[in-house]
Amino acid sequence: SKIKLPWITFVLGGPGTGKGTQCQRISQTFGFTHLSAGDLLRKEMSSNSKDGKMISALIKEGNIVPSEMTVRLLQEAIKSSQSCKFLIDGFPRCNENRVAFEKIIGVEPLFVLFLDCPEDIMVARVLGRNEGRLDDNLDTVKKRLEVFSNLNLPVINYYYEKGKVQRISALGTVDEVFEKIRPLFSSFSR
Ligand code: UP5
Ligand code: MG
Repeated sequence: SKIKLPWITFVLGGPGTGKGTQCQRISQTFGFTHLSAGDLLRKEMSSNSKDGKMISALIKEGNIVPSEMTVRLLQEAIKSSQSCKFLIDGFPRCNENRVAFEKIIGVEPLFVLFLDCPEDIMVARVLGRNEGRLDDNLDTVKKRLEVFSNLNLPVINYYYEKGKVQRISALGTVDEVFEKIRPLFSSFSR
């Protein structure tokens, strides 16, 4: 029998650009399963284990959680799902994350959706969210922006050089942004 490799799209962009919001729309419309690395880590964090304490300390500072932990959570989620189409939201966040994913999961993304947004808009969206996230305060947002440009942009550049990046402006309403994203996915179905 043929083994189907999962289809994977990485959805990247700075804090508050709308990754989670757009992934929800894409999954509703195109049947992709949405895996938010941040949500998986926050769930693990609330488990109150030793790992949980480490995760919350790193998230509070806007730093990146060790690759093995995030990749393990993503691997478990992919394995336990019936789906074969995944949106991976907010991962890989650094080249080390990317290499660990390649090594363990062994699947290249179809493409990378990069939500691009000016920093002042990102800050306003994060601070306006008000969901009680421990990293949604001005100090941590500044750190998240710094980590994004120092460590995540190099991952986007890596895929850009491979011709795999679809850059979409995150400006405009949720509907307007989704209408720009829609054509990227309408060609993929199975
Ligand atoms: N909003 C959305 N779209 C809008 C629009 N077009 N117009 C107006 N408002 C819009 O949106 C943010 C807010 O803006 C919401 O209120 C929304 O309604 C509004 P959202 O869709 O939540 O944006 P998103 O890009 O998902 O923002 P988020 O804050 O989740 O991004 P981050 O990348 O900062 O957070 P994430 O959860 O991915 O990671 C958090 C932390 O976890 C990281 O800093 C890191 O410490 C850790 N982490 C890792 O270590 N490794 C990982 O692999 C992943 C996370
Ligand atoms: Mg999010």
